[in-house]
Amino acid sequence: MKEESNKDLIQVMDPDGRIVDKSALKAIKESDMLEMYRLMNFTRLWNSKALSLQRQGRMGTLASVRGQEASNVGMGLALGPEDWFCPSFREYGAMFARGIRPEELYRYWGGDERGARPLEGSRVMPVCITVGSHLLHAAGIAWGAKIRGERIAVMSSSGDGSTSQGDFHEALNFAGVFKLPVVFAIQNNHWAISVPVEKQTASETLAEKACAYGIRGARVDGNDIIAVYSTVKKLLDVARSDYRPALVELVTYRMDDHTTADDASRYRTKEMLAPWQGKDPIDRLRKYLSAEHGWDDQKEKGLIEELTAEVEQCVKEYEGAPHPPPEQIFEHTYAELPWHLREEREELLQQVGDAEK
Ligand SMILES: Cc1ncc(C[n+]2csc(CCOP(=O)(O)OP(=O)(O)O)c2C)c(N)n1
Ligand SMILES: [Mg+2]
Repeated sequence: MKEESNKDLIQVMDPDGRIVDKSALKAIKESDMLEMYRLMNFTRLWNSKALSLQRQGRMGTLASVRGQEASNVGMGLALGPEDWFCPSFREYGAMFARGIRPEELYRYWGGDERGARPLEGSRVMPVCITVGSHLLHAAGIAWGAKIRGERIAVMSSSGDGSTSQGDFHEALNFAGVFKLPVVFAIQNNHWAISVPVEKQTASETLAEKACAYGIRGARVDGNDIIAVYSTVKKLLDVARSDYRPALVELVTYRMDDHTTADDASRYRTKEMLAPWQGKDPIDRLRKYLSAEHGWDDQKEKGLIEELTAEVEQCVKEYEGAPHPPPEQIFEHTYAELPWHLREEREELLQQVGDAEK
């Protein structure tokens, strides 16, 4: 196991919730921190409920975000109201921060195409499963905005594995050459399914890859929400005002299996996981809030009860809605269905009709 690199790591709060860089706190109000804490907790509860629904056959395959809540929520809150966000598939917290309704994401992972519709006005692209492809979408949106003279920024989020895709190189190169208002965030959670990050790249850090494209790079403790929020916000501000693209590496860890279809114990030992158990992003902010902002057990209990009820309400809305018609699986790929899919569709409709008789 390679030793974790601390090279150029930006940190505001250490794993015990102690502030190591006071300057970053100036621009953050207490209410902002409470919102960060609320959203991270909501994301974790939403996620664990989804995992449990999956185990009961009430949800499809799901990618757990446990451990990455600070990277998620920090990114989402850092975006400006007019900015665009291009997520991959492990960004629930960022999407919630952007106003995406959590029951819609249950719908998406439950296999209902209607859950993939972005919320009107949210400027969030649909979930992108194809690793790395949406970095090009982000560069394209940013290019369009620049041509139109709009002062907005675009951010993509993808994993360490995406940095080995050609799309990553093309997007960063294009952004550098055309000076696009785009920030590429990489959630380095140390794994791409069973491939560890040291087999993904020979570079010491992912952030230093920015250098090759002539864009700015930053490396942040991705379990420190204040560092994530303040660094990403600064990068977005400069992208927006000066058309300067950036690559930001958020160093975090995937605490669960890759998805519910995976079993990480086949390739990851307990010893690998252990150092990250003491770096939990939610515990860290709670320790800080308790020490400096009067957070206590009673407030904690109240918040968890309130958020648990919100999650239960989401489950009700997800499961209570009428099911989509089965022929929906043929929609949204072809403007005109090819003959073999038309035949399959007819066959399915026939079966559904027979079953209903
Ligand atoms: C182009 C492409 N190749 C392969 C896959 C299968 N696949 C899904 S997730 C994944 C690993 C992604 O790892 P990473 O980018 O680090 O993101 P993480 O899952 O860790 O969030 C792979 C190989 C895919 N979805 N798209
Ligand atoms: Mg990864």
